[in-house]
Amino acid sequence: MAVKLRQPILVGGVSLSFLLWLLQSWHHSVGQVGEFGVLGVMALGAGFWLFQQKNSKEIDFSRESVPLNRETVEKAIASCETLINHLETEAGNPETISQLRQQVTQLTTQLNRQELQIAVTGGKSVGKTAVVQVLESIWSKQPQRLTLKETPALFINTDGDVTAESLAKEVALASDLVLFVTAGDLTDTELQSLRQLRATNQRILLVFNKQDQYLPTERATVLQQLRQRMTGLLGAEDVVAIASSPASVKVRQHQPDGSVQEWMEPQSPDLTLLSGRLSQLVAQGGQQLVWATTNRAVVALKTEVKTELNKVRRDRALPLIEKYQWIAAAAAFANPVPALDILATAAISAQLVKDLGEIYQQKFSLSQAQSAAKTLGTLMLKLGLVELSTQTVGSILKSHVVTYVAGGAVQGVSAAYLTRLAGLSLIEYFQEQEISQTTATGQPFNIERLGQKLQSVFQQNQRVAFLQGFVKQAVGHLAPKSPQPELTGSETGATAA
Ligand SMILES: Nc1nc2c(ncn2[C@@H]2O[C@H](COP(=O)(O)OP(=O)(O)OP(=O)(O)O)[C@@H](O)[C@H]2O)c(=O)[nH]1
Ligand SMILES: [Mg+2]
Repeated sequence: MAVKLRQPILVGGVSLSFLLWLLQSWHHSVGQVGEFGVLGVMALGAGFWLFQQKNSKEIDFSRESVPLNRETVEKAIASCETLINHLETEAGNPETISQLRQQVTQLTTQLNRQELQIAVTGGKSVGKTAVVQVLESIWSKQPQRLTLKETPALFINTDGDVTAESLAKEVALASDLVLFVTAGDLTDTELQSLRQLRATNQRILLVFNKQDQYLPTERATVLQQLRQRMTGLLGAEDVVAIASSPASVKVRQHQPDGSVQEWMEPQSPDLTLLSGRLSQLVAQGGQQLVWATTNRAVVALKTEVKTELNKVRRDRALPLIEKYQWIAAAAAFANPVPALDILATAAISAQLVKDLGEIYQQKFSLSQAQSAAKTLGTLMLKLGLVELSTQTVGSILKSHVVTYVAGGAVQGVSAAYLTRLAGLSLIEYFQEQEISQTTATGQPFNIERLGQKLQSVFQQNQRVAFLQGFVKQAVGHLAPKSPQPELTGSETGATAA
């Protein structure tokens, strides 16, 4: 994947002499890597990337099986409060903060809720209302209180019903248990909807209603099919067959006088299996279902707060990155040999790591920041970003600046660009870090994760249009100390985003 993305840059617009110059300076500046040659480094970078991809997937899987208890949810609520406190000190719109605090209080109340909330959902006319009615009357004699809520019918494909669908999802998410009602085998849309619900860790029972419409032998087959299709999503015991409002049955009776009498005999609802499974779930851990619901709400609220906090911090971090990128540019411009001395720019980046860390509540000592900056520099080399950036910057400088600025311009602009990449990657990296109760000190860097961030930030920022703008902006910054570069007419005026 990485290789595919790099090729166009390599092929596009790099002159032979420039490439030779690049190779030469490459050998001078990074001796021990140099012997592999550029292609070797690229292969290394690609391999490294693939390795990370594989690893990140493994991490995600292991997260699934953490058993939920009250303490876990309480901790999550506490960490949500911590986030809100950070938001208050760092940005503090009092109105938003008090609203968020109110939501946290509600979550704590939620955690102690005794009554179970059950959503009844499914397509049009599958019998949702009937299920609610029968279940309510059965359950009225039980000690455990249930609140049943019918959602709007799903899968009605008219334009106006998008809101109904999302309302149904909302109700389902806020419930402890979802009864997904169907009147036979599942359609693909129903299956998809079930999958989506399951993906949010929602507890579901699949209810096969109207089973009276099938012959007794067919009923078993349909139930069997449903259970099979749910493999991996729901256990067999969570798929139940019922008849919430069975149709009347025509009864025929032969009279002693030889005549035949016929009448319709109403059938009573049969919710035995559903009711039985519900009792089991309640007995096994109704409270657990409530914790899970609360936890989902906490996660949603935390995400909201974190997004807001990240926005505030990014606004503070971006000007800082700009400051350091121009410092790096000036330094590399003034001292252009050796061309790719990433370690020289790293001396500046250490302070950037430290300052950005402070914004993201990660305190680093100078030596920690220095080693982190060095790690970043090494990663950039390994991933092949340094020489690629230098090449691209060089070719843009050549084709868009009429008077080709010789000497330190390529180094200066590249240093600025690489500093920017490093800074943006650090932002992405820090954003992901969990904020603990107190300010974290000297957390060791997760190098693999940082590498992934570098890679994705590089991909986002390598668009030619952006780079052209950036190069121009950088040349503008270097201009007072350099022979005044002339920009081609059509290119002037635009600046980097
Ligand atoms: N044969 C049979 N019919 C049923 C059963 N349950 C419900 N029905 C019938 O199905 C029709 C729809 O039932 P509702 O309970 O209104 O279904 P619903 O899913 O709430 O419908 P909407 O809210 O309009 O989407 C009614 O005519 C019910 O009598 C059942 O178990 N067997
Ligand atoms: Mg209804």
